[in-house]
Amino acid sequence: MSDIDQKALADKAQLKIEKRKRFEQVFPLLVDELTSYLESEQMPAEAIDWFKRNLDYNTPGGKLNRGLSVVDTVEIILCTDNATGNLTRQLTDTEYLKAAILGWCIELLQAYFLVADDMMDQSITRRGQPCWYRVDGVGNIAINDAFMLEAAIYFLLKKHFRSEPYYGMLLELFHDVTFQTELGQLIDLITAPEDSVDLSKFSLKKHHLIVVYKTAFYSFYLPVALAMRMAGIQDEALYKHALDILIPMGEYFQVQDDVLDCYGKPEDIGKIGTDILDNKCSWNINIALAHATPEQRAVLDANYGRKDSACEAKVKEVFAAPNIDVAGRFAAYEKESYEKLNALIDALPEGAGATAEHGGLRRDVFRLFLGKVYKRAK
Ligand code: DMA
Ligand code: MG
Ligand code: MG
Ligand code: MG
Repeated sequence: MSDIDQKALADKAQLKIEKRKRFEQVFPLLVDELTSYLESEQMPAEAIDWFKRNLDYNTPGGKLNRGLSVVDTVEIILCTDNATGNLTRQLTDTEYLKAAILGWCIELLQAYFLVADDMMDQSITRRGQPCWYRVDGVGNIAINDAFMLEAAIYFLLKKHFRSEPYYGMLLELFHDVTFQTELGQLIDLITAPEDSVDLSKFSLKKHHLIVVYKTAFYSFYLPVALAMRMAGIQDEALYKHALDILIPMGEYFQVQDDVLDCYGKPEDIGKIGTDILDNKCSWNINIALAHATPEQRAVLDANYGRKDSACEAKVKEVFAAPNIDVAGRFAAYEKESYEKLNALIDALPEGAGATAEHGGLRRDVFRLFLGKVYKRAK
């Protein structure tokens, strides 16, 4: 690599760090607004401290891909000149703050889902620390804490967006994707009963349904759709265009999550995989089932979903067998998905819906989002 290339790469990395820092600086302001509300309601100091601890423990500390994507998308749409395709200005401070608040609202939604997900999946760690329900003194109070993380979203939306013409659209988006995510979680959970392992109930078709609903809508469609609403895009056809790219992108992301559950290092992914123990209809097991010999199938039947680390190891051995090779098949899947997603992005009419105020829906929105997750190790 040339010195110039290296310099460009270093500048890009530095810009990413600064973007993240600026976004992170908004969160304490929102915590203050939320805790001030509790104070104004004369809540006891212990309750205010608890809520603050809940917010701080569960909301920041992740990759922030979803939240940062709202800001990036608003910037691309509002600041691109459609004639040249260049960014011609920066977001104003007011625009930035609004986009960042929407971003944090998605991070709160994510926190809400994860607190509950870790209880239901009986997970041990999240983002390199004990899952919230496993923290001393928390336990089942985590159920109410999850609800309060969700309530924080609507408090902040009301406080900052109530007078905007698109306020109703923001509420509708959050409500719709929350319901979709809960449907996905329902199918994920009932396809993985703790007491009866029946691998014949799994299929890649079932997996597709689970991951689109439990992950793709809230993690990929929501950030872009919120940003489009804020930027003033109203043409419903453009939301459909966005959905048609972001749903397959979200599916790819959850396949990565499934693969990382088995092959990721806890120090990278911040969590310890539980999918084999939990009898989950993951991408890995579906790939294994599709290629297993009758002997390998018998090993999977006897050891999958058994809450026993020796059984888990036997399943992983089958995953690694040369005729199955989950990791190798994933590498091929990853390459294919990347090409397919890029083709979908290239087919998007550039700058559709552009006006004098903004550059319309742009391919860079999707390229940037894909760039955030492609070949991720965490
Ligand atoms: C996560 O699925 C889905 C939601 C809605 C949180 P998962 O259980 O595979 O997530 P993780 O691997 O992070 O526990
Ligand atoms: Mg989980
Ligand atoms: Mg789960
Ligand atoms: Mg997972």
